Amino acid sequence: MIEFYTWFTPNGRKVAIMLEETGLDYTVHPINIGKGEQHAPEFLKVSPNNRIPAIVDTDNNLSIFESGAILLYLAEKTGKFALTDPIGKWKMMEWLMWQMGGPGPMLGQVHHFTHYNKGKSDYAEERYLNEGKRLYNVLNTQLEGKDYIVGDYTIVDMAMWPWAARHNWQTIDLNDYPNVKRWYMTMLDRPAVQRAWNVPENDQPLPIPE
Ligand SMILES: N[C@@H](CCC(=O)N[C@@H](CS)C(=O)NCC(=O)O)C(=O)O
Repeated sequence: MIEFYTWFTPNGRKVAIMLEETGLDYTVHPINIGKGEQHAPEFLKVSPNNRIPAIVDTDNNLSIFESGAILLYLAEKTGKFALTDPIGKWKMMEWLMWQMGGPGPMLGQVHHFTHYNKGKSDYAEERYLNEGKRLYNVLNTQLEGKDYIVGDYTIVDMAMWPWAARHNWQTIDLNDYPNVKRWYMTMLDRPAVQRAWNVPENDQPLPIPE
């Protein structure tokens, strides 16, 4: 059984997709980050960085924070959604690290400056949006001739998709990145992705690009 500490944000939804895709038994513990619940001492024991997502695997009493680490752990536990051949494994790792170090934090800054605090810093809005656009271009190139980011459907797609789902907040038009849009729509069709969007329960509509 997986105890899942999360909120309906891009990093939380990465793990929700994996849990829904694998069919693992899990219990959701909503951590309302708008109300500061990520700072509660009880949560800190599971996630010392005060951020969601985090899990506890009650099979072995192991707690893990950081979405990339959680995805890798669940892929190894289930033997699903990972490339395991000697080359593929490292291609997957490379693109997962790219997501964790690039689109995750950079688009997070776009959300902060362009969506939540528009007008407070033109410099920061421009800097992070330009970097965001560069990263969308990198993804668009990687997806040329491929259904999924490293070929097969893996945790890399699960890590990236919830960030691409916030294209509206980012003022990104997916039509400027046709391979990304095609991939985005393929993912959107997956029932597990649709279910994960609502974990924990929320009233946000699934973002469907124009
Ligand atoms: N690198 C971390 C980032 C986690 C993260 O930033 N989570 C956000 C929600 S998407 C959070 O918990 N924010 C709470 C806060 O900023 O206090 C991961 O990928 O798990």
